[in-house]
Amino acid sequence: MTGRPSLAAVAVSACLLAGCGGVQSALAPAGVEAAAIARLTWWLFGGAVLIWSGVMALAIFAARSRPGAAPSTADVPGRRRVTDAERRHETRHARRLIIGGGVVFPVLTLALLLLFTLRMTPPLLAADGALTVDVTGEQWWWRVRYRLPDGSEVDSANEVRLPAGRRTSFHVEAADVIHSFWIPVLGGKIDMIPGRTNVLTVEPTAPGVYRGVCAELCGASHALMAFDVVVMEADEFDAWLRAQAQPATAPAAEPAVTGQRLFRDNGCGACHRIRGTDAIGLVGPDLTHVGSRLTIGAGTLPADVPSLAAWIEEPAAFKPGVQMPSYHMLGEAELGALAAYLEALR
Ligand code: HEC
Ligand SMILES: [Cu+2]
Repeated sequence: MTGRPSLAAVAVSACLLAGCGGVQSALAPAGVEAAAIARLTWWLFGGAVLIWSGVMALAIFAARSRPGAAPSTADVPGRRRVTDAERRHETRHARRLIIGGGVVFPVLTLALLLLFTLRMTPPLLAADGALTVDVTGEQWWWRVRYRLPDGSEVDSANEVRLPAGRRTSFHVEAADVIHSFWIPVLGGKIDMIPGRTNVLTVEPTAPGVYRGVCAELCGASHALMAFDVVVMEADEFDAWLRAQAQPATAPAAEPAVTGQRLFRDNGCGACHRIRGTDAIGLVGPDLTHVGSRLTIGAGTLPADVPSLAAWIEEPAAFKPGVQMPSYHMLGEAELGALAAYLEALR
């Protein structure tokens, strides 16, 4: 072997490893739980490399050494006869290796790993967060509800904001099929199951914008079901949540005023709620502060006017199978007015 292939291998792995960062990487943790999981991953990886190397070394040793079943009676030309004592010694040796390497070592290693993970799991699943966020997986978006210690609730969708340095417990379930809630930089994934509430607690440590995904194939647009995770400084978060609890402000200028009228006339309020208006639908995402979110359509498009207009005209163009009808019949100006109204809902 020349040095070339290994150089190429290094180059390829460097490129691959360069992908192990960013907003959605379990290997670039931004929270206490994800850091523990990443640590465990590296320990397991290191252990696996060690064990694999040991097994390979043994395999090479076995392939190179003299056959174990050497003829005992006939003399092999050029080789000394194996004595019975040597044979017994060798058998004992082999047995010890098999029992040691094949039984004791794996039982001990796996038992230790089991104890380690059993100890690690309870804090991940504890429901002791200072803040509780209910998240319901739906085909193909996320219903979000912040539940505050004082009993009040704030509804949102397709985006989760969290305070850094505080524990937050997610109570997750599903409205239709099984989904899986996963914010790789913050913690493990947890199944969202219809009729059952699962709990996952995280403590973000680094403010920033990250990404969560659905980690369970849940239908045609499963891959278009993501959400932004915005970790803020704790006091900033408190101010933000207070603002989110407020009803929507009525539009003051055109074209948003027309947009609000179109929203009512086209029956959008049958499926969407905008707190402070007569739109009280609960089928789709709460739009009270949709303009303050980073994306629409569960991480599919930016929350700006052109994207909002394009989405309303034909959501299925961006998300196959989407449970929102198209509004082809609306003209460009009407779509623009609707989009301006929604974008101003901050
Ligand atoms: C039959 C129910 C229904 C009607 C009627 C409806 N929508 Fe929707 N809408 C949905 C659903 C469901 C979603 C979530 C789609 C997804 O991302 O999978 C959605 C998503 C949206 C979003 C993106 C929200 C976000 O946070 O991602 C906007 C904006 C929106 N609808 C605007 C409108 C407007 C404007 C109208 C009226 C012209 C309307 N919708 C009518 C069901 C409806
Ligand atoms: Cu899903």
